[in-house]
Amino acid sequence: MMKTTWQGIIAEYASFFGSPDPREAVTLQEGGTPLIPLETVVREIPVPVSLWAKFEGANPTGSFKDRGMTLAVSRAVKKGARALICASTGNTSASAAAYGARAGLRVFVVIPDGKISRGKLAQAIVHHATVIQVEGLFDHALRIVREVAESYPVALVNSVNPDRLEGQRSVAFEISDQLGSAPDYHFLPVGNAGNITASWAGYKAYREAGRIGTLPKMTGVQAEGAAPIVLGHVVEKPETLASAIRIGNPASWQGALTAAQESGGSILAVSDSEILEAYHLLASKEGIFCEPASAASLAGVLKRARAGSFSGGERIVCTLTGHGLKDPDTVFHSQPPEIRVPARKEEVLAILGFS
Ligand code: AN7
Repeated sequence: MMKTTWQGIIAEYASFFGSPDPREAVTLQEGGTPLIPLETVVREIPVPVSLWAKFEGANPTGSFKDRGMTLAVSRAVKKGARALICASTGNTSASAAAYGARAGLRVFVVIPDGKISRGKLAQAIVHHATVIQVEGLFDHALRIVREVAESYPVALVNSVNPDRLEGQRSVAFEISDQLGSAPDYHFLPVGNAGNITASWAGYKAYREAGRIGTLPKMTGVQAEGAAPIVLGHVVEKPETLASAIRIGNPASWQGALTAAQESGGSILAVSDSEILEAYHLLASKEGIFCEPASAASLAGVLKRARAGSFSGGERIVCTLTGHGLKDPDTVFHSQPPEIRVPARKEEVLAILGFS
């Protein structure tokens, strides 16, 4: 019997999307990502809980952005768009570039100068997007593209475009299907706050459709140097090694607050060193390579666990939003000393400890 392959979120969850017809979708068969049990890392938590990672790095362009991009680009094409524009800390631009290329559209990406990781920049270039680096922050870039798209015929595919968030709801559908119910807690990194807003909307839509009975506590995690929602004010000069979430004035700020409040969850901040601890734990103990911003979700779980927030028995999911290969520089900044020897077996055996 032929095994049916995953068709992408628009086809797989067609009843949750009014349009487009799945046959007309611009898709790279995004979604259907693994929900991986973290059986080693869970031992860091002092009480017995269950912990999973939703590995969004397994999407076609290596991040969760593809879920929203398939819907946004499909609908833009239906409306006759010829060009796309976005501001980005890197992943949105990579995804827009790929889906735009697939749809035969021109793509313009506006990014903070020198502040996006090399892998993401490579993606925008290889898909032939026009890359415009602005001497400023993501927040400035977003303001510019919003104004441009208001007055000129280019479709805005940032998450201020509601089609993006509608598509990103699908991660909640998948997690619910994979677990057989909603988890008790869903942790995820927060930058522009679109993903937490969309994930919460997804769980609510799934409950309304009778597919799940309970909802998770949504817990958003910001980087300490870029934590406007936690601080309650705009951060003029956001700083964190997690460049994807280096955002000082999130577009979906209110959505994040609503998700946390309605669900009984919260928004917290973690330091860059806590992010790196989680990043290295995932890579070295679980075989999962995610980008630094993604590891903020696990860092948030560990921080809450150490503060005694869990009583035991909870089922916890953290979204790992993007693939580690996007940002190899973070690895090289912390690599062990190089080993270089003459090309002789004896030299290698000595290093193995067999001499
Ligand atoms: C890996 O690509 O904002 O809170 O322009 O790339 O929905 O913004 C990326 C954000 C988390 C935060 N993890 O999600 C962009 C961009 C990764 C990310 C976030 C981003 P939101």
